[in-house]
Amino acid sequence: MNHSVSLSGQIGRLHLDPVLLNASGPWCTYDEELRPLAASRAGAVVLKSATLEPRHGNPEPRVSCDREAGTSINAVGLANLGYEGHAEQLARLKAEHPDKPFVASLAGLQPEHFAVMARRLGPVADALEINLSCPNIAGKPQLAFDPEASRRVLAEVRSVTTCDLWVKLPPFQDDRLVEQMAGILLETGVQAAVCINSPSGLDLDLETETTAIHPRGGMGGTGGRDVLRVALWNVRQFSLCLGEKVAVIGCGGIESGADVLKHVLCGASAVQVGTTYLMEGPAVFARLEAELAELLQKKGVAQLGVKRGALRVLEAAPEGAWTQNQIRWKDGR
Ligand code: RRO
Repeated sequence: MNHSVSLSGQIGRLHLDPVLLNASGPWCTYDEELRPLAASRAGAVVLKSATLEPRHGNPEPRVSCDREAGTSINAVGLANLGYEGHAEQLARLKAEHPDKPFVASLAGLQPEHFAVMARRLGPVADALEINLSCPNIAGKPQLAFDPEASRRVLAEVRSVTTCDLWVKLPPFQDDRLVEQMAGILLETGVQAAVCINSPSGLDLDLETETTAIHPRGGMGGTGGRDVLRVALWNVRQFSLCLGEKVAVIGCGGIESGADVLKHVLCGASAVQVGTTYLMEGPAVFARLEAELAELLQKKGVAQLGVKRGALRVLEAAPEGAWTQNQIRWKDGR
């Protein structure tokens, strides 16, 4: 480990060191998955989204990974222990890892379920991630696409717990809708926006001409390499709208230390890793930490935080130099 570079940061009351976390979803439901994660270099542990009752989720195969393409697709359907099960699990794991922050994730199937779960989990978790963006529940629109319902849920949750609140958002594609949601986050006093949950997508096998997963007609939430630029757009837009009052946690397409730095330059205070954690397991956090520290050292930077939001917009060429649709080729040819 490179001790000359600091990769720590602060989100609300939580000190994260390093600011590299798992994304809720892969390998974070059962004690046997969470124990090695808690023992890893992850700066905090995020649990699978909980519902009021335990759920088996959708029929399998419901997760597919393509190592070569660096992508995943899932339609897990909120398989989890139920919020009571996760509350008991948190107490067990926190006793074993008193110095590791634990974040419980909540996904109400009805809007009123969020506050019920927050009341129980708030006192035992270090932060609550409010999942307004599960893409895989048949017949249930994502709450985050209903601004008034989102405002009500967040205000209600805020009123029942003093715990730090993070809000897991879907990918937005429109500036005005980002502004509207950012206004709701500022108004309801949450500590962080997590950008982004899985964009809806479809993967298939050309040889067999079948979908990569079974549930929901083969459609689900996509993750990995494809998602990086969509995530960066959301991180940048939300961090510009939220300013210093609400932190942004970047999530999407992180495979390397360089990808972490991209999220941070766009405004992320911390990042979550989903597909690459799914593929590599808990050892991914030590790898990303080493790569990021080496990259920063090469740049002569001692503290990751100085790069937060430091992205500069490319300057326009002088008007006289404009040609027709001149293209910049990244390979320089
Ligand atoms: O369980 C899932 O199918 C799931 C959830 Br709750 C989520 O928030 N995001 C995702 O890609 N899958």
